[in-house]
Amino acid sequence: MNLLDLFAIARARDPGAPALQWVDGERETEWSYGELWDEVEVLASGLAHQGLRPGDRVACYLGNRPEFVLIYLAILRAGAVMLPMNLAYRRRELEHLLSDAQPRFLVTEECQLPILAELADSDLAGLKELLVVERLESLRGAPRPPESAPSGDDLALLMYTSGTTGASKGARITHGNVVATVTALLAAWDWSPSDRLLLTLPLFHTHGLVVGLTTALAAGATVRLHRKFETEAVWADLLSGEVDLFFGVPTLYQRLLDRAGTSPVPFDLSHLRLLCSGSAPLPAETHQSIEELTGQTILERYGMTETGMNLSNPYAGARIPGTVGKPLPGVSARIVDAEDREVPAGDQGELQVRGPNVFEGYWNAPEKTAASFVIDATGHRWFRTGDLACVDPTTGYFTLLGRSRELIISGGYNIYPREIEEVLCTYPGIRAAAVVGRPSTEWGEVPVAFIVSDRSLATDDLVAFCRSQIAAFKVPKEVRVIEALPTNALGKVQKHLLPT
Ligand code: MCA
Ligand code: AMP
Repeated sequence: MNLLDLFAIARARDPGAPALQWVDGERETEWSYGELWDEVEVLASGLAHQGLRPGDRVACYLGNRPEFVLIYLAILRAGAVMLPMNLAYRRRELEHLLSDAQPRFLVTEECQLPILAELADSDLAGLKELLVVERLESLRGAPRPPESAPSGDDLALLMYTSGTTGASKGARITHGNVVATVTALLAAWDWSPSDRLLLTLPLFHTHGLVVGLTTALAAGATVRLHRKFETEAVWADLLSGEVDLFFGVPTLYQRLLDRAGTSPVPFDLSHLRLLCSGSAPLPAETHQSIEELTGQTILERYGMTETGMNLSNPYAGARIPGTVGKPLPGVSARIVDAEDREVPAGDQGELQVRGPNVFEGYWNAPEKTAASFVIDATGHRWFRTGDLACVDPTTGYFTLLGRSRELIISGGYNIYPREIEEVLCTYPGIRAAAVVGRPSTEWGEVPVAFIVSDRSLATDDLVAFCRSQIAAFKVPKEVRVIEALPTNALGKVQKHLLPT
Protein backbone atom coordinates (compact mmCIF):
# COMPACT_ATOMS: atom_id res chain seq x y z
CA MET A 1 0.00 0.00 0.00
CA ASN A 2 1.20 3.54 -0.66
CA LEU A 3 0.13 6.78 0.97
CA LEU A 4 -2.01 7.75 -2.00
CA ASP A 5 -4.14 4.64 -1.45
CA LEU A 6 -4.74 5.69 2.15
CA PHE A 7 -5.75 9.21 1.13
CA ALA A 8 -7.96 7.86 -1.68
CA ILE A 9 -9.96 5.75 0.75
CA ALA A 10 -10.48 8.75 3.04
CA ARG A 11 -11.61 11.15 0.32
CA ALA A 12 -13.84 8.61 -1.43
CA ARG A 13 -15.76 8.22 1.82
CA ASP A 14 -17.05 11.80 1.69
CA PRO A 15 -15.57 14.24 -0.86
CA GLY A 16 -17.60 17.07 0.69
CA ALA A 17 -16.18 16.61 4.18
CA PRO A 18 -13.88 19.36 5.43
CA ALA A 19 -10.21 18.42 5.03
CA LEU A 20 -8.32 21.62 5.78
CA GLN A 21 -9.18 24.79 7.67
CA TRP A 22 -6.59 27.53 7.43
CA VAL A 23 -6.63 30.08 10.22
CA ASP A 24 -4.88 33.30 9.28
CA GLY A 25 -5.63 35.87 11.99
CA GLU A 26 -9.30 36.72 11.69
CA ARG A 27 -9.66 35.04 8.29
CA GLU A 28 -10.51 31.38 7.84
CA THR A 29 -10.52 29.35 4.63
CA GLU A 30 -11.73 25.79 4.20
CA TRP A 31 -11.10 23.05 1.64
CA SER A 32 -13.24 19.93 1.37
CA TYR A 33 -11.53 16.65 0.50
CA GLY A 34 -12.82 16.98 -3.07
CA GLU A 35 -11.55 20.57 -3.45
CA LEU A 36 -8.20 19.72 -1.92
CA TRP A 37 -7.59 16.79 -4.26
CA ASP A 38 -8.75 18.68 -7.37
CA GLU A 39 -6.08 21.26 -6.58
CA VAL A 40 -3.50 18.57 -5.84
CA GLU A 41 -4.15 17.03 -9.28
CA VAL A 42 -3.60 20.42 -10.94
CA LEU A 43 -0.31 21.00 -9.12
CA ALA A 44 0.92 17.44 -9.64
CA SER A 45 0.17 17.76 -13.36
CA GLY A 46 2.09 21.03 -13.50
CA LEU A 47 5.08 19.61 -11.65
CA ALA A 48 5.20 16.57 -13.93
CA HIS A 49 4.85 18.82 -17.00
CA GLN A 50 7.81 20.86 -15.78
CA GLY A 51 9.94 17.76 -15.62
CA LEU A 52 9.39 16.27 -12.16
CA ARG A 53 9.86 12.51 -12.42
CA PRO A 54 9.06 9.73 -9.94
CA GLY A 55 11.88 9.48 -7.43
CA ASP A 56 12.99 13.12 -7.87
CA ARG A 57 13.38 15.08 -4.66
CA VAL A 58 11.51 18.33 -4.05
CA ALA A 59 12.91 20.47 -1.26
CA CYS A 60 10.41 22.64 0.59
CA TYR A 61 11.46 25.72 2.55
CA LEU A 62 7.99 26.71 3.63
CA GLY A 63 6.17 27.67 6.77
CA ASN A 64 2.75 26.30 7.65
CA ARG A 65 0.24 27.43 5.05
CA PRO A 66 -2.31 25.70 2.82
CA GLU A 67 0.17 25.54 -0.06
CA PHE A 68 2.45 23.42 2.11
CA VAL A 69 -0.29 20.80 2.30
CA LEU A 70 -1.11 21.05 -1.41
CA ILE A 71 2.51 20.84 -2.55
CA TYR A 72 3.23 17.93 -0.21
CA LEU A 73 0.33 15.92 -1.61
CA ALA A 74 1.16 16.96 -5.19
CA ILE A 75 4.75 15.75 -4.76
CA LEU A 76 3.49 12.36 -3.57
CA ARG A 77 0.86 12.28 -6.34
CA ALA A 78 3.64 12.84 -8.90
CA GLY A 79 5.56 9.91 -7.41
CA ALA A 80 8.30 12.22 -6.16
CA VAL A 81 9.95 12.61 -2.75
CA MET A 82 9.29 15.41 -0.27
CA LEU A 83 12.33 16.94 1.44
CA PRO A 84 11.10 19.35 4.12
CA MET A 85 13.59 21.89 5.51
CA ASN A 86 13.34 23.66 8.86
CA LEU A 87 12.67 27.37 8.29
CA ALA A 88 15.23 28.29 10.94
CA TYR A 89 18.00 26.73 8.84
CA ARG A 90 20.49 29.15 7.40
CA ARG A 91 23.16 28.98 4.74
CA ARG A 92 25.33 26.24 6.23
CA GLU A 93 22.44 23.87 6.87
CA LEU A 94 20.59 24.63 3.63
CA GLU A 95 23.69 24.15 1.49
CA HIS A 96 24.34 20.82 3.12
CA LEU A 97 20.80 19.53 2.56
CA LEU A 98 20.49 20.80 -0.99
CA SER A 99 23.88 19.60 -2.14
CA ASP A 100 23.46 16.20 -0.48
CA ALA A 101 19.91 15.49 -1.66
CA GLN A 102 20.22 17.12 -5.10
CA PRO A 103 16.54 18.06 -5.35
CA ARG A 104 15.13 18.95 -8.75
CA PHE A 105 12.78 21.62 -7.39
CA LEU A 106 12.96 23.96 -4.44
CA VAL A 107 9.58 25.27 -3.28
CA THR A 108 9.45 28.32 -1.06
CA GLU A 109 7.37 31.37 -0.14
CA GLU A 110 8.09 35.01 -0.92
CA CYS A 111 9.14 35.95 2.61
CA GLN A 112 11.97 33.37 2.54
CA LEU A 113 13.54 34.65 -0.69
CA PRO A 114 16.07 36.95 1.04
CA ILE A 115 17.40 33.96 2.99
CA LEU A 116 17.61 31.78 -0.11
CA ALA A 117 19.32 34.63 -1.96
CA GLU A 118 22.34 34.00 0.28
CA LEU A 119 22.73 30.69 -1.57
CA ALA A 120 23.08 32.44 -4.94
CA ASP A 121 26.78 31.66 -5.24
CA SER A 122 26.45 28.11 -3.86
CA ASP A 123 27.01 25.16 -6.13
CA LEU A 124 23.59 23.55 -6.18
CA ALA A 125 24.00 21.24 -9.13
CA GLY A 126 20.83 19.46 -10.11
CA LEU A 127 18.45 22.15 -8.89
CA LYS A 128 16.38 23.02 -11.96
CA GLU A 129 13.52 25.11 -10.63
CA LEU A 130 12.69 27.51 -7.83
CA LEU A 131 8.94 27.65 -7.24
CA VAL A 132 7.37 30.37 -5.11
CA VAL A 133 3.96 29.36 -3.77
CA GLU A 134 2.50 32.83 -4.28
CA ARG A 135 3.25 32.39 -8.02
CA LEU A 136 2.20 28.91 -9.01
CA GLU A 137 0.36 29.95 -12.21
CA SER A 138 3.06 28.30 -14.30
CA LEU A 139 1.90 24.94 -12.95
CA ARG A 140 -1.71 25.35 -14.06
CA GLY A 141 -3.27 24.00 -17.25
CA ALA A 142 -0.90 21.07 -17.76
CA PRO A 143 -2.24 17.71 -18.95
CA ARG A 144 -2.94 15.21 -16.21
CA PRO A 145 0.10 13.04 -15.50
CA PRO A 146 -0.10 9.29 -15.87
CA GLU A 147 -1.46 7.61 -12.73
CA SER A 148 1.53 7.10 -10.48
CA ALA A 149 1.39 4.14 -8.22
CA PRO A 150 4.46 4.18 -6.00
CA SER A 151 5.11 0.86 -4.34
CA GLY A 152 5.41 0.58 -0.59
CA ASP A 153 9.19 0.46 -1.09
CA ASP A 154 9.38 3.74 -2.98
CA LEU A 155 10.57 6.82 -1.12
CA ALA A 156 7.96 9.27 0.08
CA LEU A 157 10.09 11.46 2.35
CA LEU A 158 13.73 12.38 2.68
CA MET A 159 14.00 13.90 6.15
CA TYR A 160 17.28 15.22 7.49
CA THR A 161 18.11 14.50 11.06
CA SER A 162 21.24 15.38 12.95
CA GLY A 163 23.93 12.75 13.04
CA THR A 164 26.59 12.22 15.67
CA THR A 165 29.09 13.43 13.08
CA GLY A 166 27.67 16.96 13.18
CA ALA A 167 26.32 17.07 9.64
CA SER A 168 22.75 15.86 9.30
CA LYS A 169 21.84 12.76 7.32
CA GLY A 170 18.83 12.17 5.10
CA ALA A 171 16.55 9.43 6.41
CA ARG A 172 15.08 7.51 3.45
CA ILE A 173 11.46 7.04 4.44
CA THR A 174 9.31 4.91 2.16
CA HIS A 175 5.58 4.99 1.53
CA GLY A 176 5.39 1.72 3.43
CA ASN A 177 7.15 3.26 6.46
CA VAL A 178 4.71 6.17 6.65
CA VAL A 179 1.72 3.91 6.02
CA ALA A 180 2.87 1.72 8.92
CA THR A 181 3.05 4.65 11.37
CA VAL A 182 -0.19 6.16 10.14
CA THR A 183 -2.21 2.94 10.28
CA ALA A 184 -0.82 2.16 13.74
CA LEU A 185 -1.86 5.60 15.01
CA LEU A 186 -5.30 5.45 13.36
CA ALA A 187 -6.02 2.31 15.34
CA ALA A 188 -4.17 3.10 18.57
CA TRP A 189 -5.59 6.60 19.03
CA ASP A 190 -9.06 5.74 17.72
CA TRP A 191 -9.10 8.29 14.89
CA SER A 192 -12.39 8.87 13.05
CA PRO A 193 -13.57 11.13 10.19
CA SER A 194 -15.39 13.35 12.67
CA ASP A 195 -12.10 14.31 14.37
CA ARG A 196 -10.82 17.87 14.13
CA LEU A 197 -7.11 18.30 14.84
CA LEU A 198 -5.66 21.64 15.89
CA LEU A 199 -2.23 21.68 14.24
CA THR A 200 0.26 24.42 15.06
CA LEU A 201 3.45 22.33 14.97
CA PRO A 202 5.74 23.05 12.03
CA LEU A 203 4.92 20.82 9.06
CA PHE A 204 8.61 20.40 8.23
CA HIS A 205 9.22 17.74 10.90
CA THR A 206 7.75 14.30 11.58
CA HIS A 207 5.53 15.38 14.45
CA GLY A 208 3.60 17.96 12.41
CA LEU A 209 3.86 16.27 9.00
CA VAL A 210 3.35 12.57 9.71
CA VAL A 211 1.78 12.27 13.16
CA GLY A 212 -0.43 15.31 12.60
CA LEU A 213 -1.23 16.15 8.98
CA THR A 214 -0.79 12.80 7.25
CA THR A 215 -2.61 10.75 9.87
CA ALA A 216 -5.51 13.21 9.99
CA LEU A 217 -5.91 13.19 6.19
CA ALA A 218 -5.74 9.39 6.15
CA ALA A 219 -8.52 9.36 8.76
CA GLY A 220 -10.73 11.60 6.64
CA ALA A 221 -10.61 14.06 9.56
CA THR A 222 -10.28 17.87 9.55
CA VAL A 223 -6.97 19.65 10.06
CA ARG A 224 -7.27 23.12 11.54
CA LEU A 225 -3.91 24.60 10.59
CA HIS A 226 -2.20 27.63 12.14
CA ARG A 227 0.93 29.32 10.82
CA LYS A 228 2.65 28.69 14.15
CA PHE A 229 1.96 28.16 17.82
CA GLU A 230 0.62 31.38 19.39
CA THR A 231 -0.51 30.80 22.95
CA GLU A 232 -3.60 33.05 22.88
CA ALA A 233 -4.88 31.70 19.56
CA VAL A 234 -4.36 28.10 20.65
CA TRP A 235 -6.20 28.61 23.94
CA ALA A 236 -9.05 30.25 22.01
CA ASP A 237 -9.36 27.29 19.63
CA LEU A 238 -9.04 24.71 22.38
CA LEU A 239 -11.77 26.34 24.42
CA SER A 240 -14.06 27.06 21.46
CA GLY A 241 -15.32 23.49 21.03
CA GLU A 242 -14.22 23.65 17.36
CA VAL A 243 -11.44 21.05 17.78
CA ASP A 244 -11.13 17.58 19.28
CA LEU A 245 -7.40 16.86 19.32
CA PHE A 246 -4.20 18.82 19.93
CA PHE A 247 -0.59 17.63 19.50
CA GLY A 248 2.35 19.42 21.06
CA VAL A 249 5.91 19.26 22.28
CA PRO A 250 6.36 19.84 26.03
CA THR A 251 7.30 23.50 25.53
CA LEU A 252 3.84 24.15 24.07
CA TYR A 253 2.11 22.66 27.11
CA GLN A 254 4.36 24.72 29.38
CA ARG A 255 3.36 27.87 27.48
CA LEU A 256 -0.32 26.99 27.80
CA LEU A 257 0.16 26.55 31.54
CA ASP A 258 2.09 29.82 31.91
CA ARG A 259 -0.69 31.72 30.17
CA ALA A 260 -3.45 30.06 32.18
CA GLY A 261 -1.61 30.76 35.42
CA THR A 262 -2.18 34.49 35.00
CA SER A 263 -5.91 34.24 34.33
CA PRO A 264 -8.86 33.67 36.65
CA VAL A 265 -11.12 32.11 33.96
CA PRO A 266 -11.55 28.31 33.87
CA PHE A 267 -9.58 26.29 31.34
CA ASP A 268 -11.75 23.20 31.21
CA LEU A 269 -10.93 21.07 28.16
CA SER A 270 -12.95 18.02 29.11
CA HIS A 271 -14.81 18.34 25.76
CA LEU A 272 -11.58 17.45 23.87
CA ARG A 273 -10.92 13.90 22.75
CA LEU A 274 -7.13 13.83 23.01
CA LEU A 275 -4.06 15.85 23.99
CA CYS A 276 -0.76 14.26 22.87
CA SER A 277 2.84 15.08 23.67
CA GLY A 278 6.07 13.91 22.09
CA SER A 279 9.46 14.84 20.57
CA ALA A 280 11.00 15.53 24.00
CA PRO A 281 10.47 14.33 27.57
CA LEU A 282 7.28 15.67 29.13
CA PRO A 283 8.05 16.52 32.78
CA ALA A 284 5.67 14.68 35.12
CA GLU A 285 4.80 18.05 36.75
CA THR A 286 3.65 19.46 33.41
CA HIS A 287 1.57 16.32 32.83
CA GLN A 288 -0.05 16.71 36.23
CA SER A 289 -0.58 20.48 35.98
CA ILE A 290 -2.31 20.12 32.60
CA GLU A 291 -4.57 17.44 34.06
CA GLU A 292 -5.48 19.61 37.05
CA LEU A 293 -6.11 22.66 34.87
CA THR A 294 -7.97 21.09 31.95
CA GLY A 295 -9.31 17.71 33.06
CA GLN A 296 -7.33 16.09 30.21
CA THR A 297 -4.67 13.42 30.75
CA ILE A 298 -1.95 13.94 28.16
CA LEU A 299 -1.07 10.87 26.11
CA GLU A 300 2.73 10.76 25.71
CA ARG A 301 4.31 8.82 22.87
CA TYR A 302 7.80 8.27 21.51
CA GLY A 303 9.17 8.34 17.99
CA MET A 304 12.05 9.34 15.78
CA THR A 305 12.41 10.77 12.30
CA GLU A 306 13.99 7.48 11.19
CA THR A 307 11.25 5.30 12.61
CA GLY A 308 8.06 7.28 12.79
CA MET A 309 6.17 6.39 15.97
CA ASN A 310 7.30 3.45 18.12
CA LEU A 311 5.77 3.56 21.58
CA SER A 312 2.63 5.09 22.97
CA ASN A 313 0.65 5.33 26.13
CA PRO A 314 -2.79 3.82 25.58
CA TYR A 315 -5.82 5.69 24.34
CA ALA A 316 -8.04 3.59 26.61
CA GLY A 317 -6.10 2.61 29.71
CA ALA A 318 -3.65 4.16 32.13
CA ARG A 319 -1.51 7.00 30.74
CA ILE A 320 1.40 7.02 33.12
CA PRO A 321 3.39 10.28 33.48
CA GLY A 322 7.10 9.87 32.81
CA THR A 323 6.53 6.82 30.58
CA VAL A 324 6.06 6.48 26.83
CA GLY A 325 3.85 3.39 27.03
CA LYS A 326 4.15 0.23 24.96
CA PRO A 327 5.02 -0.64 21.35
CA LEU A 328 2.45 0.46 18.78
CA PRO A 329 0.80 -2.23 16.62
CA GLY A 330 3.44 -3.81 14.36
CA VAL A 331 6.41 -2.40 16.31
CA SER A 332 8.82 -4.50 18.39
CA ALA A 333 11.04 -2.86 20.99
CA ARG A 334 13.81 -4.24 23.21
CA ILE A 335 16.38 -3.00 25.70
CA VAL A 336 19.95 -4.20 25.17
CA ASP A 337 23.34 -3.95 26.86
CA ALA A 338 26.56 -2.70 25.25
CA GLU A 339 26.91 -6.06 23.42
CA ASP A 340 23.38 -5.82 21.98
CA ARG A 341 22.13 -8.58 24.31
CA GLU A 342 18.61 -8.17 25.62
CA VAL A 343 18.60 -7.27 29.33
CA PRO A 344 16.10 -8.54 31.94
CA ALA A 345 12.94 -6.45 32.34
CA GLY A 346 13.62 -3.54 34.68
CA ASP A 347 17.27 -3.15 33.69
CA GLN A 348 18.48 -0.11 31.80
CA GLY A 349 20.02 -0.20 28.35
CA GLU A 350 19.74 1.09 24.81
CA LEU A 351 16.31 1.00 23.21
CA GLN A 352 16.22 -0.78 19.85
CA VAL A 353 13.19 -1.05 17.59
CA ARG A 354 12.09 -2.86 14.46
CA GLY A 355 8.97 -2.99 12.34
CA PRO A 356 7.54 -1.81 9.02
CA ASN A 357 7.72 1.77 10.32
CA VAL A 358 11.53 1.73 10.51
CA PHE A 359 13.30 3.53 7.65
CA GLU A 360 15.53 1.66 5.23
CA GLY A 361 18.68 3.72 5.68
CA TYR A 362 20.40 7.07 5.24
CA TRP A 363 20.74 8.80 1.90
CA ASN A 364 24.15 8.22 0.32
CA ALA A 365 25.60 6.92 3.57
CA PRO A 366 25.88 3.12 3.57
CA GLU A 367 28.40 3.04 6.44
CA LYS A 368 26.23 5.20 8.67
CA THR A 369 23.25 3.04 7.78
CA ALA A 370 25.15 -0.15 8.60
CA ALA A 371 26.31 1.29 11.92
CA SER A 372 22.72 2.16 12.88
CA PHE A 373 21.36 -1.37 12.70
CA VAL A 374 22.16 -4.63 14.43
CA ILE A 375 21.09 -8.03 13.08
CA ASP A 376 20.06 -10.54 15.75
CA ALA A 377 20.54 -14.33 15.70
CA THR A 378 17.21 -14.86 13.94
CA GLY A 379 18.06 -12.35 11.21
CA HIS A 380 15.89 -9.51 12.50
CA ARG A 381 17.23 -6.03 11.84
CA TRP A 382 17.00 -3.74 14.88
CA PHE A 383 17.49 0.03 14.73
CA ARG A 384 19.73 1.50 17.41
CA THR A 385 17.81 4.53 18.66
CA GLY A 386 20.61 5.87 20.86
CA ASP A 387 17.98 6.42 23.58
CA LEU A 388 18.41 4.82 27.00
CA ALA A 389 15.35 3.20 28.49
CA CYS A 390 13.94 0.51 30.75
CA VAL A 391 10.70 -1.51 30.85
CA ASP A 392 8.57 -1.86 33.93
CA PRO A 393 8.39 -5.62 34.57
CA THR A 394 4.82 -5.33 35.89
CA THR A 395 3.15 -2.94 33.46
CA GLY A 396 5.35 -3.44 30.38
CA TYR A 397 5.52 0.36 29.97
CA PHE A 398 8.78 1.87 28.69
CA THR A 399 10.48 4.80 30.39
CA LEU A 400 13.13 6.87 28.60
CA LEU A 401 16.14 7.60 30.80
CA GLY A 402 18.35 9.74 28.60
CA ARG A 403 20.47 9.35 25.51
CA SER A 404 23.67 7.51 24.73
CA ARG A 405 24.39 10.00 21.93
CA GLU A 406 25.17 13.63 22.55
CA LEU A 407 21.88 15.24 21.73
CA ILE A 408 20.26 18.36 23.16
CA ILE A 409 16.50 18.68 22.62
CA SER A 410 15.35 22.28 22.86
CA GLY A 411 11.67 23.06 22.47
CA GLY A 412 11.29 19.83 20.46
CA TYR A 413 14.14 20.66 18.06
CA ASN A 414 17.31 18.56 18.06
CA ILE A 415 20.71 20.16 18.49
CA TYR A 416 23.94 18.21 18.05
CA PRO A 417 26.73 19.80 20.13
CA ARG A 418 29.33 18.73 17.58
CA GLU A 419 27.78 20.87 14.85
CA ILE A 420 27.84 23.97 17.07
CA GLU A 421 31.39 23.24 18.22
CA GLU A 422 32.52 23.02 14.59
CA VAL A 423 30.97 26.41 13.84
CA LEU A 424 32.50 27.99 16.96
CA CYS A 425 35.95 26.67 16.04
CA THR A 426 35.84 28.44 12.67
CA TYR A 427 35.69 31.80 14.51
CA PRO A 428 39.04 33.63 14.58
CA GLY A 429 40.98 32.96 17.77
CA ILE A 430 38.87 30.09 19.13
CA ARG A 431 41.11 27.13 19.92
CA ALA A 432 38.58 24.73 21.45
CA ALA A 433 34.87 24.62 22.13
CA ALA A 434 32.49 22.35 24.01
CA VAL A 435 28.71 22.66 23.91
CA VAL A 436 26.52 21.07 26.58
CA GLY A 437 22.84 21.08 27.40
CA ARG A 438 21.54 22.95 30.43
CA PRO A 439 18.09 22.18 31.86
CA SER A 440 15.51 24.86 31.10
CA THR A 441 11.92 25.13 32.30
CA GLU A 442 10.93 26.86 29.08
CA TRP A 443 12.76 24.78 26.46
CA GLY A 444 13.56 21.50 28.28
CA GLU A 445 17.24 22.00 27.52
CA VAL A 446 19.31 24.81 26.00
CA PRO A 447 22.83 24.76 24.56
CA VAL A 448 25.62 26.47 26.52
CA ALA A 449 29.08 26.93 24.97
CA PHE A 450 32.45 26.83 26.73
CA ILE A 451 35.26 28.19 24.63
CA VAL A 452 39.01 28.56 24.86
CA SER A 453 40.33 31.49 22.90
CA ASP A 454 43.79 32.75 21.96
CA ARG A 455 42.62 36.33 22.06
CA SER A 456 39.99 38.33 23.91
CA LEU A 457 36.71 38.29 22.10
CA ALA A 458 33.30 39.90 22.38
CA THR A 459 30.78 37.13 22.99
CA ASP A 460 28.07 39.26 21.32
CA ASP A 461 30.06 39.19 18.09
CA LEU A 462 30.53 35.46 18.42
CA VAL A 463 26.79 34.93 18.92
CA ALA A 464 26.07 37.13 15.88
CA PHE A 465 28.53 35.02 13.90
CA CYS A 466 26.76 31.81 14.96
CA ARG A 467 23.40 33.30 13.96
CA SER A 468 24.73 33.95 10.47
CA GLN A 469 25.79 30.31 10.16
CA ILE A 470 23.16 28.14 11.79
CA ALA A 471 19.54 28.09 12.89
CA ALA A 472 18.85 30.56 15.71
CA PHE A 473 17.50 27.83 18.02
CA LYS A 474 20.94 26.14 17.91
CA VAL A 475 22.85 29.29 18.89
CA PRO A 476 24.22 28.89 22.44
CA LYS A 477 22.03 30.74 24.92
CA GLU A 478 25.21 31.47 26.89
CA VAL A 479 28.91 31.58 25.95
CA ARG A 480 31.56 31.20 28.63
CA VAL A 481 35.27 31.77 28.03
CA ILE A 482 37.45 29.42 30.09
CA GLU A 483 41.18 28.75 30.37
CA ALA A 484 41.07 25.14 29.18
CA LEU A 485 38.52 22.39 28.61
CA PRO A 486 38.65 19.60 31.20
CA THR A 487 40.12 16.48 29.57
CA ASN A 488 40.94 12.96 30.73
CA ALA A 489 44.31 11.23 30.40
CA LEU A 490 43.54 10.40 26.78
CA GLY A 491 42.75 14.02 25.98
CA LYS A 492 39.02 13.44 25.63
CA VAL A 493 36.89 16.37 26.79
CA GLN A 494 35.04 15.62 30.03
CA LYS A 495 31.84 17.53 29.38
CA HIS A 496 30.23 16.44 32.63
CA LEU A 497 32.85 18.48 34.50
CA LEU A 498 31.81 21.74 32.84
CA PRO A 499 29.90 24.03 35.23
CA THR A 500 26.55 24.43 33.43
C1 MCA B 1 12.46 29.14 18.75
N1 MCA B 1 13.50 29.56 19.52
C2 MCA B 1 14.02 28.51 20.14
C3 MCA B 1 13.25 27.40 19.73
N2 MCA B 1 12.29 27.83 18.88
N3 MCA B 1 15.05 28.39 21.00
C4 MCA B 1 15.32 27.16 21.47
N4 MCA B 1 14.63 26.05 21.12
C5 MCA B 1 13.59 26.14 20.25
N5 MCA B 1 12.90 25.06 19.90
C6 MCA B 1 14.01 30.92 19.67
C7 MCA B 1 14.31 31.56 18.33
O1 MCA B 1 15.62 31.22 17.91
C8 MCA B 1 14.16 33.02 18.68
O2 MCA B 1 15.31 33.44 19.38
C9 MCA B 1 13.02 33.03 19.66
O3 MCA B 1 12.96 31.71 20.23
C10 MCA B 1 11.69 33.36 19.01
O4 MCA B 1 11.58 32.59 17.81
P1 MCA B 1 10.17 32.10 17.28
O5 MCA B 1 10.36 31.34 16.02
O6 MCA B 1 9.22 33.27 17.27
O7 MCA B 1 9.78 31.10 18.43
P2 MCA B 1 8.44 30.45 18.72
O8 MCA B 1 7.49 30.65 17.59
O9 MCA B 1 8.00 30.87 20.07
O10 MCA B 1 8.83 28.88 18.68
C11 MCA B 1 8.87 28.10 19.81
C12 MCA B 1 8.16 26.79 19.50
C13 MCA B 1 8.91 26.12 18.31
C14 MCA B 1 6.72 27.05 19.12
C15 MCA B 1 8.24 25.92 20.74
O11 MCA B 1 10.26 25.89 18.68
C16 MCA B 1 8.27 24.85 17.87
O12 MCA B 1 7.32 24.86 17.11
N6 MCA B 1 8.78 23.71 18.33
C17 MCA B 1 8.26 22.41 17.92
C18 MCA B 1 9.32 21.64 17.22
C19 MCA B 1 8.80 20.34 16.63
O13 MCA B 1 7.74 20.28 16.00
N7 MCA B 1 9.54 19.29 16.83
C20 MCA B 1 9.19 17.96 16.33
C21 MCA B 1 10.38 17.33 15.65
P3 MCA B 1 15.95 34.87 19.12
O14 MCA B 1 14.86 35.85 19.46
O15 MCA B 1 17.10 34.91 20.05
O16 MCA B 1 16.30 34.86 17.68
S1 MCA B 1 9.92 15.66 15.07
C22 MCA B 1 10.49 14.70 16.37
O17 MCA B 1 11.08 15.18 17.25
C23 MCA B 1 10.21 13.24 16.52
C24 MCA B 1 10.13 12.43 15.32
C25 MCA B 1 8.96 13.07 17.36
O18 MCA B 1 8.99 12.16 18.21
O19 MCA B 1 8.01 13.82 17.17
P1 AMP C 1 14.31 13.41 15.88
O1 AMP C 1 15.78 13.31 15.65
O2 AMP C 1 13.74 14.75 15.65
O3 AMP C 1 13.68 12.36 15.13
O4 AMP C 1 14.07 13.16 17.43
C1 AMP C 1 14.02 11.87 17.96
C2 AMP C 1 14.39 11.91 19.39
O5 AMP C 1 13.45 12.68 20.13
C3 AMP C 1 14.36 10.56 20.03
O6 AMP C 1 15.52 9.81 19.75
C4 AMP C 1 14.23 10.93 21.50
O7 AMP C 1 15.50 11.21 22.06
C5 AMP C 1 13.38 12.18 21.44
N1 AMP C 1 11.97 11.92 21.80
C6 AMP C 1 10.91 11.75 21.00
N2 AMP C 1 9.77 11.56 21.72
C7 AMP C 1 10.15 11.61 23.02
C8 AMP C 1 9.47 11.49 24.27
N3 AMP C 1 8.15 11.31 24.34
N4 AMP C 1 10.21 11.58 25.38
C9 AMP C 1 11.53 11.76 25.34
N5 AMP C 1 12.23 11.91 24.20
C10 AMP C 1 11.55 11.83 23.06
